[in-house]
Amino acid sequence: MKKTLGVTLLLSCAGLAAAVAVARPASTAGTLDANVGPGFTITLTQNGTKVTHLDPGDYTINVNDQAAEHNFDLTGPGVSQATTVDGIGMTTWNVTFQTGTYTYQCDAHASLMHGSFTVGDVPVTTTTSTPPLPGPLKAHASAKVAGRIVSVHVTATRSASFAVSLWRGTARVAHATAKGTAATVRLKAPKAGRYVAKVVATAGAKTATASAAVTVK
Ligand SMILES: [Cu+2]
Repeated sequence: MKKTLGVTLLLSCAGLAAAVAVARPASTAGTLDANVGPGFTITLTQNGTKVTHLDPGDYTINVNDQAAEHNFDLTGPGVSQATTVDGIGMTTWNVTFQTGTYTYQCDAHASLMHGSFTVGDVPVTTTTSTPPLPGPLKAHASAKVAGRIVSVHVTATRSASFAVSLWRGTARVAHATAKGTAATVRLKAPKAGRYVAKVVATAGAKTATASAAVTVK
């Protein structure tokens, strides 16, 4: 009686192991789905999840190119595979991924349709970018007259505070301020004569000057 039970248990265990093997085929871990189209979408997934990182090894990629205007192009260490832009349909690639970064894209729309993932322990490269130094500050002024109103248009090579003044000889007769990379300020001339609009643009610690002469009749 004891002996029979032991055999039954053994058989049950074998049956269970077989069932597990059927439910979870070993190849699933190495199977990926690449899809492109029908719209402007390109994806690489594993069991429905976007691939961002994989272990090195052999993989089967089921590629579904659904659009005659897109393709799926996969490149990285030891791998260079692509469907054609014109062609559509299913294809299967067998690839071996090594440690590194892999990228995929549609060659016809690479800026819109692309993705990447890493394989293995890719050293994280931190690029510390120093912000570009702002270029020199330069200002420009032009002036138009309509009656007694002098419209002074000022521009600067970067966003600045403008102090705009209207001078008649050595006398400052009007003043206004503005901000931005371009502005128009309207200053009133008290009487007819020759005037000079002076502009001081300030951005941070830098200043730039410009001027424009007008005649008010
Ligand atoms: Cu495309």
